[in-house]
Amino acid sequence: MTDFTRAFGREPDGAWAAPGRVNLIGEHTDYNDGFVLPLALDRRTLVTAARVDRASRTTVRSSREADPVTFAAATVSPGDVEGWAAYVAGVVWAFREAGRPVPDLDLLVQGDVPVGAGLSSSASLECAVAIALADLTDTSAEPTVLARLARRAENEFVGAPTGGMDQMAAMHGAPGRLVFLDTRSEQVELIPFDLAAHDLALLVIDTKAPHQLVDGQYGERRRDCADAAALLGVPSLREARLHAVEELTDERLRRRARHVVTENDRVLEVVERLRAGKDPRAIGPLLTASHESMRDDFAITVPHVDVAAETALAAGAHGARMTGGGFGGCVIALVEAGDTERVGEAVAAAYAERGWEPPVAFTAVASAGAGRA
Ligand code: GAF
Repeated sequence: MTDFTRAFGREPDGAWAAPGRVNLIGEHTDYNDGFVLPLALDRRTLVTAARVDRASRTTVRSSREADPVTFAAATVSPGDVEGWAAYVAGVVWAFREAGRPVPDLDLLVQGDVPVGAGLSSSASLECAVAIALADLTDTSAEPTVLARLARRAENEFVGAPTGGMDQMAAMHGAPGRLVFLDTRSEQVELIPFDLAAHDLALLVIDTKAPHQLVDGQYGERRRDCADAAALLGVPSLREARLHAVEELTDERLRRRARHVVTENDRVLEVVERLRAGKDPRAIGPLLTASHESMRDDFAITVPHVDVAAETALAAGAHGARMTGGGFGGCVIALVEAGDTERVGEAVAAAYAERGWEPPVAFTAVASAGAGRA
């Protein structure tokens, strides 16, 4: 008997999955019309679902939650559903708002994307639901269209003021590829990223420092960026030039804008080096510079992530940086393939010395985007 059958006492119509992501570089640039370079993880959220033809309620269960949540697909609106199920209800709502059919469903959520670690578990759930709904209703499953609907759920239903990187990574990810996204044009280019061929690995260190997007700090950074762009007289920080930024008299806004402008340059530089087929070790210093910029100018790192990045570098990583929204979450380190354990252990030892909860380290492999499971 499958988990779905046990949960709902019937057979499912299908199963769909979407991945979490790590961002290689390009942080807090997505809502500034800039560039990002994430990869889809091999950790996925799985959604198994069946249409409910004669009832008027959707029932959502999660393997991580004791109780189901129910709502009516035909009427559910922002504010009606909160917590984990809001990511499901939000996508249903966004589909309805876009004029697409929204049947009621029995829906089971499972998966292995760590929650609250800055690996976009929420975007992976949204995108898994989006692809399930598109498939079940035989409507467009074009990845960028679904990513937009998933982001609308996050912004307007859940109320997290994010950019669109995570949903685009979950929809467009591909094995052995980075998703190079111009967030202004929504143009995607898949960049080969075969670290194993160079005896390298991308180590992800979950610092276990809690990470939250709905709290105020993320929104504050967004507002600072908008204010800096307004002072500079440009539509977004994408258009800002460094020399003009350096002349801003408000120190906080100057630092925030400097991070975004230099981070966009670093993304383009990384893409250029990888496109040219250079040894990926050459991108290490750019990753580290990105971390320093997030620490010193954007002020979104915390001691747990700084210690993880510094320790990984001291243990021989070619580059290390926090990935994701910030204030906790994960650090990535570019390391020799044979060094993953040693670097992970060095970070664990540094945490133990400080009496911190042990971090969890794993290797990221660029994997497929959302699809039928
Ligand atoms: C979070 C957001 F959801 C993204 O849109 C992006 O802004 C990221 O933080 C920072 O780069 O993951």
